[in-house]
Amino acid sequence: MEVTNVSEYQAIAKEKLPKMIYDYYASGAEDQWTLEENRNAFARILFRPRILIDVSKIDMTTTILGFKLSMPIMIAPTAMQKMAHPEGEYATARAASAAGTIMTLSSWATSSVEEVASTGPGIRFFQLYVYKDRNVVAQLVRRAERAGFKAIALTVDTPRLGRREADIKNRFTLPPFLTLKNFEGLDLGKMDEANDSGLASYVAGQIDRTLSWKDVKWLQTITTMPILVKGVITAEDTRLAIQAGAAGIIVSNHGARQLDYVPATIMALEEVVKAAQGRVPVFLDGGVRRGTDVFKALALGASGIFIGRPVVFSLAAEGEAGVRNVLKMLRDEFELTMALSGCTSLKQITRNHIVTEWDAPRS
Ligand code: FMN
Repeated sequence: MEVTNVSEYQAIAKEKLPKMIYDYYASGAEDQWTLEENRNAFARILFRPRILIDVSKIDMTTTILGFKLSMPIMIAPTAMQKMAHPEGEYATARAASAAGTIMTLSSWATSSVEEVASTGPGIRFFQLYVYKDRNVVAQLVRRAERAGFKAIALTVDTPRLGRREADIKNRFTLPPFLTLKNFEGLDLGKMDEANDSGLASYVAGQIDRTLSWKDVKWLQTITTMPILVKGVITAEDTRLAIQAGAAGIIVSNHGARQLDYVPATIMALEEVVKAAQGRVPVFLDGGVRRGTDVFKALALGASGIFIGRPVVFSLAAEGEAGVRNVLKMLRDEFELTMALSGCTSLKQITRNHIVTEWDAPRS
């Protein structure tokens, strides 16, 4: 059956993948309230389309950190993509390049920074988890820089792993035929079997819980790459991130996999945008599945969005072709949304093109 929207890939992935792997990709933390909310909250935003505007030409191009992109739709870091498909991160990298957009590679990728770079040209960001051993971190950042990665997305919402009950039940661990390729040769490349979640044990053993704002400054001393702080959902932390030298903010709740009962990212976005005061670009990830979602995020002040699960689900279903199709469907839907709202370029998308449930009534 023909896939006609991004969400349809989830059911296909569920059928194709072993339960342990599907559950790892799909699930959120604890009650998964935030997981549902990330999607549901988009339905609390409606359009105020403008009519009788010449929409025969639509320009979706944008510039992000100085890089020209075909559209404001980018790929978030998702770990261990070779569990979904043998080509894993290679396929994702090629699909992103072909679509003229950015792929963010996870620290916990099953392909190394060098391997992903060797797939060909492309604008790529590197997602960083900070390990207790700072030499490991410094080496990895330098390798990413040498391999041509353009920015660091520093994930700040994971001092410990959120309680993902499906992973605990399934005793989730990285299948033995795969490694976290960026750490190959070190003990850190493998994940032990555990009595609960192997990933939770790995994080508890390796990831630095003491990480603080001074480390954001430290990172800037070891790299010239701009640093995006990923996982900010409050005005307070937005101001601190900018003070610490962040080049951008990613409003993210880690796809609802960390602290449950945080708001949907689309509901936290405006607070962050206001606090940023235009000093740095603000991005969003979490629950984006439609072109209308992309438009809503931009209308609330985001400079672009990232998608997570749609990439792993489409990889599982169809490999590189699946990821290409996800990017194409979102692009086509976003273009149509712009046309039907009367916007021909991204800068024409304004707060007046939407109304949210939390807005005061218009007089
Ligand atoms: N975020 C990270 O910063 N690093 C990771 O390694 C990482 N791995 C993820 C693995 C999976 C299977 C999923 C679903 C998310 C992961 N995330 C990771 C979070 C994503 O970068 C992103 O914030 C989230 O998936 C966006 O929500 P969405 O899946 O609803 O699009």
